[in-house]
Order: sequence, then C-alpha cells, then structure tokens
Amino acid sequence: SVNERTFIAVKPDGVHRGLVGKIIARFEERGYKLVALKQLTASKGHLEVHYQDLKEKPFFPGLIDYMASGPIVAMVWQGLDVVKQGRVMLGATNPLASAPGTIRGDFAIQTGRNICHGSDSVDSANREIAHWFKPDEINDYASPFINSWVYE
Ligand code: DAT
Ligand code: MG
Repeated sequence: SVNERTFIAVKPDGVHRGLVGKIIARFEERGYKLVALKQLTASKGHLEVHYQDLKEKPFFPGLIDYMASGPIVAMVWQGLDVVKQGRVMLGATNPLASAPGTIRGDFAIQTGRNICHGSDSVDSANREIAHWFKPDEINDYASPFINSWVYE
C-alpha cells in the first residue's frame, strides 16, 4: 500500500558524523514521503524496549549504551513497500557485507557503528512507530506531486 509506513532512525554516530541530510535525501529522492521527524536523546529504558528482541544478545548492553550516548534523528517514512525498501536502502546489518550504494555500504564499516536503523517488518514498523511517536506527531498530509509523479 502507498500508505505503508516505516520507522527509520539516524543513530548517534550518524548524527555526529553529519550524515542526517544525506540519509534523509536518499528517502526523499526515492519518492518516499516524510511524515514525522524529531531529534532526541533516548533513555536506556526506551531503547531497551525498542530492542527488546535482542535483550539476550552479548552485544545488548553495548548497543544500548551506544544508542543512548547522544542524539538520534527519528523519522517515519511512508510509501509503497517502504518497510522492505527501507531495509534495502540501509544495507546489511554488518556494513562490511553491505553493497555499495546502500547507506551502510557507503558510510559505515562496523556493525556496532552502522549509523542507521530501519524496521524489519510491517509489524515491527507499527510497533516502533507507536513507541517513538505520539499519534499527533505524525502528519497525514496529501502530496499531489508524489501522487502524480512518483506513482502511476
Ligand atoms: P538491524 O539494525 O540491521 O535490524 P539487528 O536488529 O539484528 O540489526 O540488530 C540491531 C543492532 O544491534 C544493529 O544495527 C547493530 C547491533 N548489532 C547487531 N548484531 C551485532 C553484533 N553481532 N555485534 C555488535 N552489534 C550488533
Ligand atoms: Mg533490527
């Protein structure tokens, strides 16, 4: 559906490295619609819920410390197949395995500093969007240019 939504975040390393604009540009240029955006420094508790499926992993404490170490840019992007396409655009979890042309393949080297997050399924996207944004922070607006010129 063209109303599909995904949660995309620039992690603290991506913010420190000045890559926010480049990451946003890739989604904009593809034709996806930005419907929510904010910068925040997340609490460890909030991140532990976001990454709840990984809590038994050995890297979990380091992941939470890294993600809480500075501001992130949280976004919701909308459009056809955006959850899966967003993952493709991010690249593999390990940047060394990410193809050139992907965000991680172009801008990152190690898994623990892979600069961006993207929801891995429609169900995760819905859960993550509700975890990071209040309903009134999401903008449900018509975009005639996208409707006419990105979709046929
Ligand atoms: P993704 O972010 O591609 O969805 P994930 O959900 O499996 O990957 O893991 C979440 C984050 O945790 C990932 O972006 C970086 C970190 N991570 C995953 N596997 C790791 C590992 N083996 N060593 C260190 N950090 C890891
Ligand atoms: Mg994940």
